Amino acid sequence: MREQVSRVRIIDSHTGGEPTRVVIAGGPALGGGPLSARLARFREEFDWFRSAVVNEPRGSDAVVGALLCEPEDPSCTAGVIFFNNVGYLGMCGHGTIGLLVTLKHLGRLKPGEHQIETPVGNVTARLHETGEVSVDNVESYRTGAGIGVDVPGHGLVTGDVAWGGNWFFLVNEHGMEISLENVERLTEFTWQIRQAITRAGIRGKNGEEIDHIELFGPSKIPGVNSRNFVLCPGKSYDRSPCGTGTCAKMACLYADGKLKEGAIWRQESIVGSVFEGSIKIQDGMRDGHVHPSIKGTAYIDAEGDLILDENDPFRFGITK
Ligand code: PYC
Repeated sequence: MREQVSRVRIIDSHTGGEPTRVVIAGGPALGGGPLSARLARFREEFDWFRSAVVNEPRGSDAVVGALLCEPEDPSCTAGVIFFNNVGYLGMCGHGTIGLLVTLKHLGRLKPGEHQIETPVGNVTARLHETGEVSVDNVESYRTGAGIGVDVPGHGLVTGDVAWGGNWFFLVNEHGMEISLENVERLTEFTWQIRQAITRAGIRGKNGEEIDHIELFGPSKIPGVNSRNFVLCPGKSYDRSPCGTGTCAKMACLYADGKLKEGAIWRQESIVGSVFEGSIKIQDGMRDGHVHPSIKGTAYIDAEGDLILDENDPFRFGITK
């Protein structure tokens, strides 16, 4: 199969600076069934495709890939599997915003509400007349508060563990400046935190690895609540405020009594882009769980074919 793929049709966009590359044709045939099962097949049999699409030389550590899939649920407009330089994402907020703007660009979707199938459940996304996109994400919640870990060279670091479609360790107190000039130090620090929490056996609800680390600091933009730095699983940082990370943050704020249903939380990224978030509490939800939404904007910045030349030794990407 690998040798037969020579062209992959893609559309690139960025959401608040974070790239999304949607594969619209030429992707692997994953069959039908739930997206979680198709993701398992993607991982086991077609991981070379993931690497070919997002890794260097034609991608970069920051690119998030989105394989457009036929949804199993007929009420959904599209199905999607997100992936990055090292693996797969359950959900991706900036990527869902990029996906809607891509589908609009293709003429496949009009302003209004759309169900999108993901491996971790359906999400509702809304394309506004303004071009902005809102995403009602999966139920989010905190599973651990004020957990201390010993981080070599930094001492005790305390954070919360929360689910927002991916697993996050969220740190408010860290003494670091959240600025682009400081990205290398922030990356090294959060990478150390990630290794420390893994060593300490701190995991998600069902034993999942906590593979996103999020630091918070003040924003200088009037009306914006906070600025963040988010370390993604493959050691790149999120240029956007991170949709799933903002949802995890709002779940923690709600659990601490600092965010009420319907109030707006504005989260700035390290590059200065902003997502607007809020939460809903619905009947029958477990105590402390929230239904979060985020709103942001994406722009199409390229479209074309990836070419996998059989003579190119790096056509399947450079892997570490
Ligand atoms: O926006 O949810 C997000 C996200 C996850 C990883 C990169 N962006």
